[in-house]
Amino acid sequence: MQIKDWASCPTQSKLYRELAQLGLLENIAELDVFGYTVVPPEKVGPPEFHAKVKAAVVDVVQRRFGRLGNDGLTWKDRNQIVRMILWEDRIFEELLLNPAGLGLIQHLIGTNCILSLFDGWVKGPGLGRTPLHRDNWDFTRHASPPEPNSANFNYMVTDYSAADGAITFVPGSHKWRRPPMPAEIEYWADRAEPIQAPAGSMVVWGDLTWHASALRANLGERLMILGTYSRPFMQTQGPYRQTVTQEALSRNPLRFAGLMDVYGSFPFGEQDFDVVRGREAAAVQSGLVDVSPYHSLFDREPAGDRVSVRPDYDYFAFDLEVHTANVKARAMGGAAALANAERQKMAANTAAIADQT
Ligand SMILES: O=C(O)CCC(=O)C(=O)O
Repeated sequence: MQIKDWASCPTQSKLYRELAQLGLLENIAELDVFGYTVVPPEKVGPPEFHAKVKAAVVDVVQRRFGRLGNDGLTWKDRNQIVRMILWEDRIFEELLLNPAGLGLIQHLIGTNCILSLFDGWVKGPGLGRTPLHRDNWDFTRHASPPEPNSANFNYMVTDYSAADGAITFVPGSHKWRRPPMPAEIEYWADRAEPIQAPAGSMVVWGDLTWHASALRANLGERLMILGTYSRPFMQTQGPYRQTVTQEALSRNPLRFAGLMDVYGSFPFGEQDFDVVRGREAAAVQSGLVDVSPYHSLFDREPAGDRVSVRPDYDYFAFDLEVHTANVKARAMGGAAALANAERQKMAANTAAIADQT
């Protein structure tokens, strides 16, 4: 059938066409039926890309934890998450925006999702393993909604097989909509399905799918990069909004600023919604998926000065004039008018300060 820009699902139809272009429609089916899918290296990137990612992650691990020895036993019995590696090498920014990974994740949790976590992972032979769990951390409800709130990719820096200590999955478990019980954690430890895939592959899943990892029998290290993205109303696990720089925002495409959540409205201070910033945000990201602009997975045009880091708000500041202008402008209909009123006020303030000096 012809996929048009239907008003009822404007962003998802654009995304679908791009996923078709990438040859990833079967992956959508696997996500929906089994709860996880694997993308082969050639659909993730060219060999030079894979080589750069590997060099960068090995570098981070060695800088933080010391050199990897030649005997393959440096990480014996250890399973270590290497936190917040995003700013350690530019190649990680490319991985974060990888069309295959980001595209499938957006299929699961919306084209306006934000970045929650970007970590490395190193595991050695022996007893290190990850117990069965799912990544939905909402323990306030007994049953989960049918759609995931967050989604992950694991980029395999090294080959994955059972003997390599691969990630394992319980196929179909995403339909159960609950976390595993202690007896199930034990039952599935050696029964879950290991991923068998060469280095450079990416496994993608939503937060409802149960997963764990196998013990590593082979010598050497299993290396991986984990990206978690979440719906934009959620608290992120890593502080990307707080740590992203203007340079990083400017050198990346518009979608990157959305992933960094620099335009998320919350928290408000006494002054309420930042109308001026809201205007800048409109080109990048909205919390409402159907009105959020769609950014092509292939867009690499640097955003330049169209984006900016979140201002350092004084949450106790309240200006009655700005408030009144905002209310009036809202009544007149629209953010553009609001922004105009705000700008006039700022211009007047600047002129007043200039007069005094
Ligand atoms: O490979 C592993 O050890 C588990 C990975 C995992 O749990 C995750 O990425 O959420």
